[in-house]
Amino acid sequence: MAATAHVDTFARDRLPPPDQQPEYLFELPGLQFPERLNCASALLRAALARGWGSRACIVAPGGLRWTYADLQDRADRIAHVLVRELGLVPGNRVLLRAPNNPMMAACWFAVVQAGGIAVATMPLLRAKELGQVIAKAEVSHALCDLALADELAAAAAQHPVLRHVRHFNDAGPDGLEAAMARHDGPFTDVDTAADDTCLIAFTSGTTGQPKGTVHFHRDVMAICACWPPHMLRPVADDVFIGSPPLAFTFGLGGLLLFPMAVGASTVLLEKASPPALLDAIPAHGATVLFTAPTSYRVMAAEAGKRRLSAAHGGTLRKCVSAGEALPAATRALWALHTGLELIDGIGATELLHIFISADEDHARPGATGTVVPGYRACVLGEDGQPLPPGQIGRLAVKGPTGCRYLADARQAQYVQGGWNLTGDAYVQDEDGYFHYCSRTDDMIVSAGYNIAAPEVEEALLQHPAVAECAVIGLPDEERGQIVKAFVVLHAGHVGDEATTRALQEFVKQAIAPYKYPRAVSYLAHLPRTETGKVQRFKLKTAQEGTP
Ligand code: 3UK
Repeated sequence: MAATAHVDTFARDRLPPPDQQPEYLFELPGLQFPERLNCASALLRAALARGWGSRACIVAPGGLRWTYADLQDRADRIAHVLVRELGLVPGNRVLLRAPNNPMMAACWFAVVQAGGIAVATMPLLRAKELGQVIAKAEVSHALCDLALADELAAAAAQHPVLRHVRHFNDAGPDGLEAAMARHDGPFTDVDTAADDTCLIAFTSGTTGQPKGTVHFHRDVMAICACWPPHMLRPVADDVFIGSPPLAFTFGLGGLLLFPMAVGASTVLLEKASPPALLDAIPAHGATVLFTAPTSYRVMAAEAGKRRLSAAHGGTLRKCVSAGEALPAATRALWALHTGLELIDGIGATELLHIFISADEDHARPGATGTVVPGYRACVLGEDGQPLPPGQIGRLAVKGPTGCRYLADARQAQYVQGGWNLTGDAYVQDEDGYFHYCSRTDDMIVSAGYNIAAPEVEEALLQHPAVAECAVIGLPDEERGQIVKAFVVLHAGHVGDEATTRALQEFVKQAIAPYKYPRAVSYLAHLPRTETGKVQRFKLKTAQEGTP
C-alpha cells in the first residue's frame, strides 16, 4: 500500500484482512492507476484542465445550470468550509443527506477533494437508520439538505460522535451557503493514495445491520473506465437523467461520475417518479436515461405517445436498467413503444457498479448480458468449482473493484476464494451470456422442484391484466413450499377467484405447469426499497390474504 494521506485512519484500520479480500484485476490499459490519485481531482479539476470549464455540467428544474467551473467553485468553497471552519482532517467520514440536487453533488466533490470519506445516505432513511450509519462509520461531520434536517437532527441527538452538522439549500445566516460566501479561491485537493478510501456506501439491505462497503479513489476511476466506454459509450453532448439516488452507487455512477468522465451534463431531479421523468426528459432534452425495470414498465406506453426517443423525433437514445432483473416482457414493451432496446446491467454496492451487461446491439431477452471488460465472471457449483454452460449456480465475479465490508464478519460470506459472490443464482449459456434465475435465497423448492420466482413473474407479466407482480415461496406441509404470487392489477380488473383461475391457467400455458402459483393475492402496490427492489421478506411475513 502507498503511504496514506489519511490522518484519521479509521477506514484503513477496519478493512477486511488481506486473505478475506477479493482478488483484484487491473488488466485493462485504462486500469493502470498511479500511486497517488484523488478521484475528485481526476474527474472535476481535470475537466477544467481539459478546457471543459464552460460546458454545462449539472442542470436542475427551475432553470439552474452549473458549468464544470461552477461546480468546481462550489466544491472548493465547501471544501474550505469543511477544513477551515469544521476542522475536517483527511480520513474523517462526512455524512451526506439530500435528494438528488446540485448542492448534493457539490458536497460529494468537496468531501472527496478534502480527503474525507463521503457517506451518502438515502433520502427516505429515518433517524434510527441514520443512527446505525453514523455509529458504524463513526461519522464526525454531516452536510444535509435543510429539507431533510429533522430525521438527521434526531439521529445526531443520540450519537454525539457526529459533532458538526451544516445545512445547505439554506438561506439563513448559519447555513452552508453563508459559510461558502466567506471562502474564495481554489482549494488544493488532498494528494490521496489511490487506495485511500473516498466513500463508504451502505447496502440497501433488507434485514439486519446495514453493511458499509468501502471504496477507494481508484475504484471510482475504475468504474468509469470499465462499463461506460464499453457498454454505454456516452459522448460529450449527452444529457443524462434518471431516478436512482446519488446515495445508491447506481445513481452516483450513472447520474454524476459517468457524465462527468466524458464532459457531458446531468439533470438532477429531486423527484423522479415515472410521471416526473416523462415530463423532465423532453424538458431537458435528455439523451441517456437510468432507472429501474419497474419504472420502464410504467412509463412505456406514455413514452411512446410522447415520442420521447430519438427515433421518434425526441432526444432519448440510451436507456439503462439495473437494480433488479429486467423481465423480457418489460424489454419488449419498451422497445415496442420507443424503438429503444434497453441496456440491462447487474451491479452491486459491493462492486460499486455494473459488471455484467449488454449494449443495445447485443441485448438478448431474458439475459443480463456478458461480462464487462475489466471483470471476470463465472457460475460456481456447490463445490465452489466453475460449472459448465447450462447449469444453475452461484454468480461469482472479480475485477478492479470488489467487496470490502467495513469491520464486518459477513465479508467471509460475500468473498470466497478471491471471488465476489453476489448472492444471485445465474446460468451461463454457450455464448457467454449470463441469465438471471433468482436471488440464491429466493429459489423456491416445491415438491422437490426448483422454481425461480422471476420465471413465474415473467410469465404473469405477459398477462394483460397484470401491472406488476412478485412471487415467493410459502411454507407448505405437503410440498415444503408452494408458489405464491402477489399481483397488482391494471385499472379495470378485479382480483377475484375468476381472475386467479385465469392467471393460473395462463401461467400453466406459458411455462412448466408445476410452476404455476397455487396461491394468488392482490395488492394495490408492491413493497419496494428506495432502490426499486421488491421487498420479498415483507411479502413473506405479510399476513396471508390481506389485500
Ligand atoms: C440485483 C440485478 C438482475 C442482484 C446496483 C447497478 O443494484 C445494485 O446494487 P445493490 O447492492 O443490489 C445488488 C443486487 O441487485 N440486481 C441488480 N441489478 C440487476 N439482478 N439483473 C440486474 N440487472 O441481486 C444484485 O446482487 O442494491 C446496480 C449499479 C450499482 C448498484 N449498486
